[in-house]
Amino acid sequence: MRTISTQVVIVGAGPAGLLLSHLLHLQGIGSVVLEVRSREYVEQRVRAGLLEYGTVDVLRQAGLAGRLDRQGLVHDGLLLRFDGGQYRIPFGDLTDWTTTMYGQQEVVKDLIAARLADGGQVHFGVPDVTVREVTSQAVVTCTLDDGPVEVKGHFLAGCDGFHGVCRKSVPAGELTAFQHDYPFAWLGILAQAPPANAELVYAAHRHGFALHSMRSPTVSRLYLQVSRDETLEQWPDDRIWAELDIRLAVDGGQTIIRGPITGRSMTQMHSFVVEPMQYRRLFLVGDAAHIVPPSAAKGLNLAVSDVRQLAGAFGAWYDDGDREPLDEYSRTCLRAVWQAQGFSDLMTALLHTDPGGYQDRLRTARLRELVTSHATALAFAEGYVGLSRHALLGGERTTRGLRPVSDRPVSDRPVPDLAAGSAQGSR
Ligand code: FAS
Ligand code: PHB
Repeated sequence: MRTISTQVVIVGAGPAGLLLSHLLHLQGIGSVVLEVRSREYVEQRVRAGLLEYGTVDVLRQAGLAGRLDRQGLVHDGLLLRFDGGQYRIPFGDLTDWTTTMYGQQEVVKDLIAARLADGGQVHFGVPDVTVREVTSQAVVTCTLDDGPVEVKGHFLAGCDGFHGVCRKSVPAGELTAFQHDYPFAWLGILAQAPPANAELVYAAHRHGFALHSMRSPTVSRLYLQVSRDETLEQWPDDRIWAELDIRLAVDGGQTIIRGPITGRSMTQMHSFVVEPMQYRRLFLVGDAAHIVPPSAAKGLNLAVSDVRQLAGAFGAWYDDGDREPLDEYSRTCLRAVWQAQGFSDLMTALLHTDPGGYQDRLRTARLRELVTSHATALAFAEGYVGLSRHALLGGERTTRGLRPVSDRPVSDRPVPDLAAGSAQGSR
């Protein structure tokens, strides 16, 4: 069996795996990315679209924001609709931070283009990645075009999402999983229709939640709260548009522009966190370690903040033999993960109907407070743009506080041995 040697083996070419490979490359650290799906599939997979300020800054500092800066839609506020009224949360004025609407598949396309342009090793269509060892080294086996191979490195980054093999390779009892299922799901559509509003519209209606989002000036992304057991077959186009009209109406007025539906999805709403996010030389990243309900669009942004931590920690290890950031990776990220879980749960409770009047009355009261109390709006805005999580990770509560991703010079000092905790061996 042929052996491929590298420094960091990465399973999964989603945003987490590709960005990690790129940030390592910027620090002169080698990696090999193994992805089960084809390049075409991962480049057209519709998922997230809202990028926090911190995420845009990581991509910009890594030289990956050319198309994002040209095509991304920058927002500094959002609209809330409930009780027939409409209110604006000016999160830009409140926090000095903006959000950007730019499809996750576009981020993935930009990342793949950059990796391949830099001669990065990204293997698509790899059907059988198997984790063999993560104790004294990281070893996986799989089949590439030219047959079975063994891929060896110092570390394994599990960036293979919720259904991946890396987390499942950890022996039972080593990790603790926390799970919460919400009693509803999201029906999502992509429509070839210009967004009716320049900003996102979140509607808390007695029929259920609705969201008017977008991917570009000609493509709308819309979501409806439905029950967990409903299927797409039960929602023909007319029914979807009719329900969106009802839930997004302001004083009964028509508020959305219809167009051909080009994509639809049903996403069960649940939260999942595994602790710790590390097992020996395996580091879990993004959806492989945690799932948030999509209400606050934190999934992709959390994956990027994990990658930022891990890329920095690998840099400290390879450059200075400093293992502390690696040892702190799980604890640091979990603080941010639970903060994002908390905010996603808050937004889910604030915007989704829960059968039974009492909860709905509370929800309306909390929405009223959000649009009347400056302090409540500020706290909400900080959570929405990702500033509170940034501050939690040691960042300043201002846009000036963001440190460069990799400002350390590439050096070729020897690679320290994780077990021995002292410097030996070559890069
Ligand atoms: P990803 O799941 O993106 O990437 C993991 C990669 O690993 C995939 O390419 C997968 O093919 C690969 N992989 C899996 N098993 C493997 C194996 N055995 N071998 C090799 N490769 C393997 N967030 C929002 O904000 N808005 C949304 O509308 C939204 N919609 C979503 C819809 C769905 C169905 C899902 C699952 C998530 C959605 N999210 C959304 C959250 C989403 O943005 C995730 O948080 C984000 O994709 C996480 O990125 P990664 O951690 O890289 O995981
Ligand atoms: C999306 O466009 O996918 C999106 C935007 C904002 C959210 C959730 C999802 O809060």
